[in-house]
Amino acid sequence: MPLDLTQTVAPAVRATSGRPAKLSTPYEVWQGLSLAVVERVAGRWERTQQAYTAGRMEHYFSAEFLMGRALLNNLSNLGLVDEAKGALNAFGQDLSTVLEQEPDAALGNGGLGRLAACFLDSCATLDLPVAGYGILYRYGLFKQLFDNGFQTEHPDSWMEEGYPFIIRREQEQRRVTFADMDVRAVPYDMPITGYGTQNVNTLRLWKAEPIEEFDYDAFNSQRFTDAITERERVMDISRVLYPNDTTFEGKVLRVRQQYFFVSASLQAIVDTYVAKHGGDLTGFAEFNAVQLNDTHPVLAIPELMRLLMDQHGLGWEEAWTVVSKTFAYTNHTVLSEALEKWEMTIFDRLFPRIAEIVREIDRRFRLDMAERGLDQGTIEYMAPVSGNTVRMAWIACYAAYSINGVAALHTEIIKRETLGEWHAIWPEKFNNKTNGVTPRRWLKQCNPRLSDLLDEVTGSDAWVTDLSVLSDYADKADDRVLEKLAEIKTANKQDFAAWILEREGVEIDPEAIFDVQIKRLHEYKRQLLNALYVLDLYFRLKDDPALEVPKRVFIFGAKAAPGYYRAKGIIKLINTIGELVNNDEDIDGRIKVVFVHNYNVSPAEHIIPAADVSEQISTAGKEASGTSNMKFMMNGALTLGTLDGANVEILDSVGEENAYIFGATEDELPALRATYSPVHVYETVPGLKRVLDALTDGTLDDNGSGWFHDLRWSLLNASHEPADVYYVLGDFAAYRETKDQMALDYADQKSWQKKAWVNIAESGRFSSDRTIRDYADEVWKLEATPISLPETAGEKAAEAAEAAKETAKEAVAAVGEAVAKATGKRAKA
Ligand code: 26W
Repeated sequence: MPLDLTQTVAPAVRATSGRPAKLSTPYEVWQGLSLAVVERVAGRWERTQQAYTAGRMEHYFSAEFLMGRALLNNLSNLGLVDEAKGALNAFGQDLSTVLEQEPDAALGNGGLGRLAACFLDSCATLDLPVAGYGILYRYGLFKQLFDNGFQTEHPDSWMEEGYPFIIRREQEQRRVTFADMDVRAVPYDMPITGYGTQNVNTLRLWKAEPIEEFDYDAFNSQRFTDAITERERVMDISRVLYPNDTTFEGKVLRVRQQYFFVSASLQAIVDTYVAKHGGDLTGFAEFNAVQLNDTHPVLAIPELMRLLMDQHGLGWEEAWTVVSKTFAYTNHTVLSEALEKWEMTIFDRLFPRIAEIVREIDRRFRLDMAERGLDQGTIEYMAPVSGNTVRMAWIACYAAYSINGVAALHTEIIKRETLGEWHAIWPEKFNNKTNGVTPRRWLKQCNPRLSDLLDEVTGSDAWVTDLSVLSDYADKADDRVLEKLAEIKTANKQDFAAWILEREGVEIDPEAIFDVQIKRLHEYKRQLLNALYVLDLYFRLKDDPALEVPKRVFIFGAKAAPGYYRAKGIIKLINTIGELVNNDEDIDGRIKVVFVHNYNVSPAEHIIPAADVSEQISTAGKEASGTSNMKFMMNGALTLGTLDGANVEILDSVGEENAYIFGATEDELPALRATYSPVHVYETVPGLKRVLDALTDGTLDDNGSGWFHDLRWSLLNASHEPADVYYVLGDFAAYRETKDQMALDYADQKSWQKKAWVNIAESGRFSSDRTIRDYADEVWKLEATPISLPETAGEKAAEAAEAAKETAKEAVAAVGEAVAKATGKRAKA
């Protein structure tokens, strides 16, 4: 048995702080406890990796992993929460204070990055031999502050003070070659624990460093700044996460990032293959498959071609056969502005050999298609290279053996439209994998009260790893359970109100309906529609103070891409409406608006368990899936949404009477748009004129930015694009009617709680365990590989002795380090 945390934490804390655990800061305790957790899993981690590399593995390539916090997740997965509490209490520290010290690892923008994180959790929990590969960004997604209601961005230096959950693997470094620089790729591995299993999976994040520690020639010849500049140019590669989600920018640094991490990852994977199976790479795809998380890692396709041909002697055809059995591609968006297209000249400049391979893929593609009898127009449209443009999605579709969308509706749209030409030729490549979220983080950890109730109702905690068991109880909630559910929501809302008061300085009433929209700010997600509703409700109350309206709190959380001005205008608008509504004495707190700044994984864990209403109001056809919709559902919030993305499947699971659906559908929209006149809607839908005019008549002040004028204009008058492309005004009346009704229905608490219960009970389909099982069975062809526990008493004793020896060594090292620190003579690493 490994050592108890009660034995390992205090020395680890002392090693971190150089002081007794009792006198260490909560932040130092977080570091020490985290180190002790890593120490605790080290043995099984190693054993898991040995077991995995012996067989077939899946490699999940993603430019983003939005991991959030790690400590509670690991303690909870390992069943160590109480042990950790006790260990800290022994030296007078409190676990919940310590947990709040941890910075979020925000190495992602939004949905795609968080999905990757949920997938890793499920893969580990299911004992699946899967590893994640990405970039160790020094700066994660920017920190958001508000300055007079305007978003400002600030660097997120999340690991500047050290991060205990990643281990630098010096021996595993690889060299990545660009035409103008050679780069050292150093992997940092993060252990990914699963729930109730011995297996520990790996997330490997690559950091870019100069090959030479320092260019002494340049230094000695007085070109000191040149030497520094060169180093910085290399380190730029992994310096910062691009804060764009959905708009493509053809930045050279971004394509460098992409090539950097896929090249390093593939080199490591190929080397492992050679070590296990020898130098004949023709069997590579039997042991390895790669899932491409959107097109960001698609350079892996020509890079694997290069490795197979140039380093392992395969011919083109042989290499292509391997490549076309290796890669599977997931599409996450239908927005055309998001599709990655690079200039060929950039490829020529950065990696001429890759450019050459891409041209050859293109040449052969054109021949292949001509042989299949495709017309020149279609061939030109589908070709990987057209003029100076390389289309990453087309390379992916041509090379991949599997192409999937992330919700049923989304997959139908990509088959019909976005990737329609590809579907026509290779229908068998296409499949749907509806997204899911991990019930460990998004239910068990963030909502312990509800989690206890589920244990009680179902008689065990089996739901944590098989969420589908809950559906057996969908119609079995008696009055006592429903009352309990209401109490839990109220308690969560009280906690949340305290958290909001402290964090945002806004007082909210836990008795009010908490109506929440949290997601990246984008016009297609229609936060503007929500804002217009709030403003209209405000005017209705001003008109008639006696109006019977249930008390409401409208909660928003959203970051806008720094260059997306219209999105920033919407943030300013919501903050300005909040200012107006929250401080109006006539309103007297009957409606409140809260914008949670710097929305991230950890804030989501506070917000979601307290929500009554889940706003999922994208223009139909635009949201590929959505994943917060699933988190809300699991926590008993009711969906107010359009028939878009996974909302469609949520509705299918809970039934019409347990969700609030409104608005134009994806198949209705083309006909509606043909005759759509936003101005006519503005003039005829009662209330709408007043709301839109308030943007520009002085009621709301945008501090001279002109942004409110632009918003109104985008809805009514835009001329270089159709006005109101996202059908905000078209759906306004239906939205208002449904949302008003929903608020009235809330008064019947028993019936509301019944609906909430059905949502929780039917959420099993949206566990990422289900999604990952489907990928493993249908796409990856992967077997669970549970590692075995040390069996005999002898083995156990040996492991305990090993752990004890290590701890003793660590304690000695810790003392040494503490002494060195105290005397200020600490050797430079
Ligand atoms: C190149 C710029 C860029 C960056 C990120 C383009 C596109 C992206 C992502 C594909 C955007 C994204 O996160 N999409 C979201 O993926 C989620 C997980 O599948 C879905 O639930 C969301 O509906 C989808 O918007």
